[in-house]
Amino acid sequence: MAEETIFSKIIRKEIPSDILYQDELVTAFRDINPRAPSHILIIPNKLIPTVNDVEEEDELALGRMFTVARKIAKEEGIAEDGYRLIVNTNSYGGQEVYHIHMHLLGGRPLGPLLMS
Ligand code: DGP
Repeated sequence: MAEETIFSKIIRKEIPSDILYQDELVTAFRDINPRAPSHILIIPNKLIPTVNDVEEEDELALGRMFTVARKIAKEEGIAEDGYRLIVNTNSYGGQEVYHIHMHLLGGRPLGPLLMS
């Protein structure tokens, strides 16, 4: 059984966060340390630590993350200019919180994918 992270508390609303969307499968909230004018995290409500732990039964929630990304990008007014979706995995991928999350970044030109 994987260890819960701070994101489980955000899903259960046990700690404050700026939640933009929540349903039975996913939750979306603003990143506490925004790297762009719009920086939102979209996560499955089920604790899946990394992409390496994804199973076929998770496909509905993982697909929902994309439809929620589309919806939020439109609401944020960044859909036309464009945005970036990122899922970091393990240490080389820069993952800090071990509960899968999709970063939705936009609102400015983001430049090349890899800065370093
Ligand atoms: P990553 O490096 O991909 O694991 O990104 C983790 C992100 O999670 C990072 O951009 C900051 C964000 N984050 C960490 N703790 C909190 C929190 O308590 N609340 C919110 N809203 N975001 C958090």
